[in-house]
Amino acid sequence: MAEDVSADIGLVGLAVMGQNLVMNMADHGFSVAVYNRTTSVTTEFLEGPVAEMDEAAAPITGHETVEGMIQALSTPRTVMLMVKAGGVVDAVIDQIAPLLDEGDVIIDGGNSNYQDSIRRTADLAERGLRFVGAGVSGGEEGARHGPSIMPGGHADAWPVVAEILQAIAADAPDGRPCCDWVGPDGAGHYVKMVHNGIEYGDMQVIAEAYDIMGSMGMTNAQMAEVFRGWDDGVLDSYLIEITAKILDYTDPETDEATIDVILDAAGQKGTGKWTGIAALDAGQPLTLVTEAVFARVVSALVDRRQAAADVLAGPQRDLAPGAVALDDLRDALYASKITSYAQGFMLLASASQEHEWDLDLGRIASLWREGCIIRAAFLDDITAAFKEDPDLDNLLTAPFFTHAVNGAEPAWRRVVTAAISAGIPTPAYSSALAFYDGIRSARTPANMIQALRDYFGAHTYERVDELRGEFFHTNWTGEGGAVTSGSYTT
Ligand code: NBP
Repeated sequence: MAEDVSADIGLVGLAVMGQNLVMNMADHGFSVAVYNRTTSVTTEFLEGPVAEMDEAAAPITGHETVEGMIQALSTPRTVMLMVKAGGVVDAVIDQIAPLLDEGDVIIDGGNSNYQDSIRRTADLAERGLRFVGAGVSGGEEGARHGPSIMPGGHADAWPVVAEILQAIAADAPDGRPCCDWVGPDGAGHYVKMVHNGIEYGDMQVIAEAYDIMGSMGMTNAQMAEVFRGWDDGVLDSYLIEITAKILDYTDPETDEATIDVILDAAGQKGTGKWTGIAALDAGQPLTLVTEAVFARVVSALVDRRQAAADVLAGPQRDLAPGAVALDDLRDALYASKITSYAQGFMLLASASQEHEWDLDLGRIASLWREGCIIRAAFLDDITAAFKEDPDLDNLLTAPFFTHAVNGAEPAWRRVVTAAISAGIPTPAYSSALAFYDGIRSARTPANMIQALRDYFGAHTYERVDELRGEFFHTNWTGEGGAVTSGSYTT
């Protein structure tokens, strides 16, 4: 393989993300030493894509052993891992860490669970090494031309890795890199996890609009036109843009619309589920994202759906052409999306407090402005809202978003009503609207929940005519005593 140089960074894992990040680094003048477990992958990478790169790019050297790669690095050494998330990351760290010196840096750029990153930061710090858990978003294209990068971990590592990570990241329209230090230990991977959860929600709100338009008999071409129009307005975003392209795509071999031959069973790799679990653990109402995960689960139950379709009664998606106004649909999508982000930022704020991460929520929104899958113009409005009020605890109450959802609310309600009447499930629009109505309810029926809990389990309740924090119990049946429950929960 190629001769040794004093490389700026080492990278382990030459699958799709690793290869593209390496070429991106070299394009930006950083020399890279690479290693992949399967050596033939390294050889093919060097002889193929690397050989075709611009001669001005910095050198990329391949190594057959981890030791060889480490020896090729300038100090303090920085090694980035782009391997499969999970146990593989620990296995590779165990291979590399003994070869490094105090102060060297390991960056894990995979989709790792934030709890693993908390553990790895602490474990490696004990061994004198600085660990960075960096969420990288943008897929293959982003990795090659500028992803959004969310690094967190050992704070002393940031000065070492900032230059290279910010150089390869996408630039936002204001010129700032879509990469900045997010916070300690698992903060980077937590933010990436919430990003991915929000991505689940963004796709579900698009899928519901597609479903309603299809139920009104619109053709793929007509729907593509609508999405293209939306991409010019408040919904301007990468996912809306590619939805139009997907609807226009015809399979050259069969001459069929590709979207029509794709099975309606959604896959998932787990980051949406992690986000939902994190929300439940934190007691935060991340309803839209979690419904989006469940919608994928329901879609995957293909046989059970088809069996139930034969026996369960209900309207058969009988929406007349034009029954739902397209402007109403746009407003329902927009209001649901705003609600989803409001929920996502509530979760981030809660994690920031729990873990003492001091997350800058406005800056986080700006990291997603370019390079990543959820990039969208309205992230600028979120950044502006947090800049105006860094302690904002509900994005829906920021003046810009209050105005937007208040304007969209009647249309949103009309769309959900029409969908329910026609038997079209809209879990994202409906759950977001239920949250919207819940959060603006000065009074909820939770007094009944408390009464029931107290009746069957002596769980006690607070009273409207007493101070908060004082708890009361009623002997509802005349048979129970005055003993109340302290720990039993249902
Ligand atoms: P994969 O997640 O498919 O991982 C493949 C890489 O892991 C290969 O280089 C493979 O080496 C290496 N590897 C495995 Br598998 N087991 C190993 C072991 N025991 N020791 C050493 N290396 C091992 O690659 P990817 O799709 O490029 O993703 C990399 C990371 O980035 C993942 O965490 C992923 O979740 C994340 N991510 C992916 C995307 C995307 O769009 N694909 C986007 C954002 C983030 P081999 O060649 O020898 O098998």
